[in-house]
Amino acid sequence: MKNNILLGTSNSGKLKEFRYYLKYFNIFPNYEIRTLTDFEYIGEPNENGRTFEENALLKSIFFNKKTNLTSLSDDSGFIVHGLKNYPGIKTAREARRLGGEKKVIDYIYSKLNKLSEIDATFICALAIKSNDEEIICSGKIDGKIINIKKGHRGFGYDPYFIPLKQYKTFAEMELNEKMMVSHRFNAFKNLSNQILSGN
Ligand code: ITT
Repeated sequence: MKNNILLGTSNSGKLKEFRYYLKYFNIFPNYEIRTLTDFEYIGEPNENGRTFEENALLKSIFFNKKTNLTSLSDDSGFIVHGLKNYPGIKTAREARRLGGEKKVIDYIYSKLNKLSEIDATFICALAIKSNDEEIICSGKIDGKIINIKKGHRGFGYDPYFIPLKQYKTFAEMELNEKMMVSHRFNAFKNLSNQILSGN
């Protein structure tokens, strides 16, 4: 019987990218991929960690406990250097609180209206929890945010973020283009290296 890996996220944009990277880096090639929709509603972990890494780990521990399957989770978001690293681990919560991603961007612009460019860094922490091991790693990408929506691909803040040395937002890029430069690419690359080196 094949082993199973549960992709512990309810974000469909992340899920698509998880599948892409597992294949690209040949991680868990002989595992059957499971998602939360394969189960009756499991509930959600309380994301009360202090860092992206802590939150990724507590998500993967939660899903491993609930299903007994090896579980992969991600905690991600962006930080604005000029704004004490806002919104950070609250990136998703701030969009819910203010009424959408654009509202978060507008809020950031209202605070930093004197700057011609707003530097930001996207961060992705990944955690894997199985019954006998724990792996945590992360990746990031520097860039800038813009306050006009550009592009329609991807998810979340993709239309508002231009990586360094690029001229397109993540949402204007072809899927493969974003996949090769994003914070999540760097995190999966680190994950793949950790797995290859036996942690
Ligand atoms: P799960 O916890 O179920 O995985 P979530 O969407 O709640 O889903 P997070 O708490 O990690 O996940 O929040 C991540 C936030 O950062 C969320 O608002 C995303 O839209 C945003 N985000 C993360 N990666 C992104 C990417 O590659 N492109 C655009 N936005 C991204």
